[in-house]
Amino acid sequence: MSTEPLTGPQADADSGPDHVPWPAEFAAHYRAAGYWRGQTFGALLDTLARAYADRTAVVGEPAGDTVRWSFAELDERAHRIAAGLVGRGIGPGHRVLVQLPNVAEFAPVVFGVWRAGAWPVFTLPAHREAELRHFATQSEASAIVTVDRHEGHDHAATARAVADAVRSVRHVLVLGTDEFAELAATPPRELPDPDPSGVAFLQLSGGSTGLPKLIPRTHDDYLYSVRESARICGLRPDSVYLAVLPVAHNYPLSSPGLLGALHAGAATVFAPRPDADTAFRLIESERVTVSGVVPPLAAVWAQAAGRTARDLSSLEVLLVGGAKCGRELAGRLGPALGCRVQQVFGMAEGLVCYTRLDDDPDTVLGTQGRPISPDDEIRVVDPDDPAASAADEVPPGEVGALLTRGPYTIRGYYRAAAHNATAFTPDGFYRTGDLVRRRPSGHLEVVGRVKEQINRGGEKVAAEEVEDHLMAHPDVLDAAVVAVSDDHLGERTCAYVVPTDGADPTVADLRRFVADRGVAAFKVPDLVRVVAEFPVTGVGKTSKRELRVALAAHAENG
Ligand code: OOB
Repeated sequence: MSTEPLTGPQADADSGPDHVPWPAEFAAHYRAAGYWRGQTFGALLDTLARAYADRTAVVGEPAGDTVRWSFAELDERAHRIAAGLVGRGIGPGHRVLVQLPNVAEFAPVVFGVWRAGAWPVFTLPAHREAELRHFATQSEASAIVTVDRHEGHDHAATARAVADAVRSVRHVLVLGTDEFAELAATPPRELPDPDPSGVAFLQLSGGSTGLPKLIPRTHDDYLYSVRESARICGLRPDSVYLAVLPVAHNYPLSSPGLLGALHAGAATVFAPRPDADTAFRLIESERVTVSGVVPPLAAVWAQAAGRTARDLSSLEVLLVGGAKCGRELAGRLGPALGCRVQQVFGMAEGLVCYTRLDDDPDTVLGTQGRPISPDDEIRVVDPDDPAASAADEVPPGEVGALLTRGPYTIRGYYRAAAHNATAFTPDGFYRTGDLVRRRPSGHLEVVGRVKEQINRGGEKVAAEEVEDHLMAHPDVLDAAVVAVSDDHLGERTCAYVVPTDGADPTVADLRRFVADRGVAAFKVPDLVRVVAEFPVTGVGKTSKRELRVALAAHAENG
């Protein structure tokens, strides 16, 4: 630890432990129930390499060539990278910022970091210097692993700038350089297996306000969610998972994602870009059976599927989640892509819910799934009280704020004692900030965010509800409803709409359409703006924050 005073970006570093452990009685129960098995990621790869040695583990497309590595090759590469890292002084407990696009090397790099006993910090390719400095500072990272250029951005230069600014960063390792090739060619060596109940990596929070918090996940807790995700999503050794979203994100990483696929002995194909042309080409050529997308991308794929010449018949299951996928869009996906749809509602902090492959259609289209674990504790509490405890439950079937704790949900963010005091209840439930309704079956319907309710002079409008009505319009590809401040009502609603190709819906037409669907007049959007596309977050979710900023700028400019 540095003893110099904190200045600049370091000043926002919160204090507190790296990892808030589960209370002993919970940990004992999770072990006894077989959730936590005392296995590390490195040990898992040892087992997989023996069981599936010659089967394909990862497929990627660096610079136009196809890379295809078996489980044995992945294992060998991870061993060498681990030895190379340790040889450079990067070892147990060190933090390593990993900023990689969807390339095959992601897998051996991350398993290499794990085998070295270090902790990957999973940043997204979309992050830039300010965010990386924040993560490097917060985590006191020793190294950054990145690529040279990607999608026009010079990642190596950004990483070097971060290393110049943050004292702890001593190594910038760039894939494709001689230096990296040398590191990755280091002879393997025996390395101690880290503690499976200790931290394995740091994920990033969705970060609805301010910069993302770091989320410490352990080998034990995360591997449980990986194992169950692979099972719930029906992965088999002959499955092929297409990673289209940035793979460092929790969803394509483990729901079921790269790690779920590896766990099942299945192959993962890394799509360099998520667009329909690229994805459909890979679905056809690699006979992809399962993939996972966010709703805006699902809408684009569903539209493109109608006119593609590609053979998508291998696709069995498409997961959709990360943001609310309304009934309209969910219902369109299966017929358009010729596959089953599985909704997933998860968070990097832990809890992941899936609709099950044998759920009835109403449940699949109308809910965001039920939790992975029988020991995921769910409480739906008073949404108007930010300090509501687990005891303040709303009556069954009513909308409330979701609290959760369980065998793979964190008890605290990394070094964030002050934030943890409000983000968790005193008895360890995580306040998700999501508004949900629970069905008797245990399935959850996500109806919005605690703060994404528009308060229109006291009448509450759930953004998602209005979005779903707009999505039913044949000319609407995507819709996002945000609040605009109003002198009279406090807030009014503004609906942003992306039209389908060639369509040109009018504002009057869209407003009439929503009104004609038999909803309360106060839910008809006050303003409608037709735009070509939405701003998106690093993983491709619609960024309502940026839409609000655009709206404010528009208002200022008259
Ligand atoms: C996933 O993780 P994060 O950490 O990027 O974002 C979590 C938040 C949730 O709290 C919720 O507000 C929203 O994203 N969300 C959904 C949703 N899935 C996530 N809101 C409505 N419906 C859904 N289906 O986004 C994530 C992590 C693992 C698996 C899948 C998604």
